[in-house]
Amino acid sequence: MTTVADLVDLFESEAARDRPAEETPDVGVIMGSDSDLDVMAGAHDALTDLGFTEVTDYDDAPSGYSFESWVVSAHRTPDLMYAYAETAVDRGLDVVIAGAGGKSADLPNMTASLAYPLPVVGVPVQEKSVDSVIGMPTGAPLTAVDAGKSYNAGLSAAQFLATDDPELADRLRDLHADRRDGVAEVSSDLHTRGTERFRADRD
Ligand code: RP5
Repeated sequence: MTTVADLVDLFESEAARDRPAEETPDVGVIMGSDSDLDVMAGAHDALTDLGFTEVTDYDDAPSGYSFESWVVSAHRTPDLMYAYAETAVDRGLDVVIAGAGGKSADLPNMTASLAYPLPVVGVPVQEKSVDSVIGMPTGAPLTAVDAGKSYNAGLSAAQFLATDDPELADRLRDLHADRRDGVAEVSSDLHTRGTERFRADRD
């Protein structure tokens, strides 16, 4: 059985290994509970749409951009949250996406404070989490997306990386163009089929 202490040790030993940048994940995706995963899966989808690969074994690094996923609970495993955030830079992460639900969704802003100045993109997993995620006092900011908009969090994380990489910026532009083309396609489809047929075919 894996314990919290095992994970703390893993993050600390990875930080001490000083692996070259191409062998470490670029983006960390963390969430307060696996019950957040259905909402947080948007970050995975955006990153994979952009060609990122998920790292599931630190000793088997994929080529190109990559990300990792973990459950880190601010209220049940504060020691794990500290270890994750405090080792994030040394483990090679460039951006962290942090999502949590509940009225007191502390994981994103605590991670932003502990990992500062690493950029953190906060995802309020529920509508009632918005205030606690965006309400960071002056000094250790985080970027936040709207409730449930984890796909945007994935895009934001890639935007941070793309400031330094024209090829990734092109991938972001292409994805944007695809979504634009999608509107033209559905618009034409609705118009030519008519509302009744369009709705029946869609359902
Ligand atoms: C938060 O409490 C988590 O982010 C989750 O949204 C919520 C409920 O957690 P579980 O009871 O599913 O573990 O910390």
